[in-house]
Amino acid sequence: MARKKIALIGAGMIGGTLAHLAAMKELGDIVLFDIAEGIPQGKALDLAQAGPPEGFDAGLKGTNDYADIAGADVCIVTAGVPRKPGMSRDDLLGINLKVMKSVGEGIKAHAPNAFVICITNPLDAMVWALREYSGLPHDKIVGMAGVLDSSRFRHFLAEEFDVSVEDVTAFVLGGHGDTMVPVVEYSTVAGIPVPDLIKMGWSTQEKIDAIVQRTRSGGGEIVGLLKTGSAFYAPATSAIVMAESYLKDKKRLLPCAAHLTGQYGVDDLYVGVPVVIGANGVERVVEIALNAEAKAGFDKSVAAVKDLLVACKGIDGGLK
Ligand code: A3D
Repeated sequence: MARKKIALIGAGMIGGTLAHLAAMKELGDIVLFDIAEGIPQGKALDLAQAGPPEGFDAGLKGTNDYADIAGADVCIVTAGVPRKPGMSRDDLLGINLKVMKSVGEGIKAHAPNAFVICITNPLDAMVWALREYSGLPHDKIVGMAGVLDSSRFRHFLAEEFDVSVEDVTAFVLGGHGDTMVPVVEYSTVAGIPVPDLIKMGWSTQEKIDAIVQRTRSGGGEIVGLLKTGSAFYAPATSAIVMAESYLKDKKRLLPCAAHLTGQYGVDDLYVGVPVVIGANGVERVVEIALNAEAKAGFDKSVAAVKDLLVACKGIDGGLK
């Protein structure tokens, strides 16, 4: 059986980490694309030389030519600029919208059958724009944010409860911004919902509220520490989980920015909701009941995503 092909558009901090993870997991042959000359080639060569000691077999190629992504099964897009301290994700809108135009056209011309995962911020607007520019079916393009935001929530909850992260499940829904919605009632330790754990004396409402807030500003906390860019290990790991579910038809149920057509009362917008990812792409959008507080938070988050799209359309009259 021929190896799968994974194209990474953007060979920066997340792109390089994606290539490393994909190679270590032998998900397929990897092409690193970037407009910066030498960076994708240098990273590909360095990573290829990590193969012998680790024992992975994966082709690694760095390129500045979109023709090299031809026939990719998966494209993961990180091209653009990340945040610096003091910037919100939305401050990246103008510059990264132009990047999505060139990336979308590149994918449309060379890898129109790929499953595409967008990571570039501001996420919910960029995945929408990338879909518009590439013209791919909506169920073949998703945004990565919910898996990362949920991982942050899971990490903090595991620390609070002093249990393995493996046993903590959590959902963070809505847009990938300050209005994201960590859903406490659907977060569990081995199936025991967090509200029950509070009743059992494992934590207090105040501590869980503080964890919810820390999750919402989890990306900013790392930007403040790094000072030169944003998080990359956990974002890359989260996107690889999504790629793997598609490539191996695992049908994992993951929170992703997916195209809604009426679910959750939202039409023609990409927002973070639980979806099933399998060999057909986004195979199912899962509509869960939200309590009044979570629904109000979700609606507020949707309104923030809509504002971003209005701003996008103002920048590029070409977008409908
Ligand atoms: P960085 O290390 O700067 O890498 C970005 C790469 O994109 C650089 O190598 C650039 O040369 C390249 N690039 C710029 N323009 C183009 C273009 N037109 N075509 C191809 N490549 C181009 O950033 P990073 O890897 O740390 O972050 C990448 C993106 O992910 C940023 O927009 C971040 O804000 C975003 N991000 C999103 C999340 C989410 O959870 C959604 C988390 C962390 C970062």
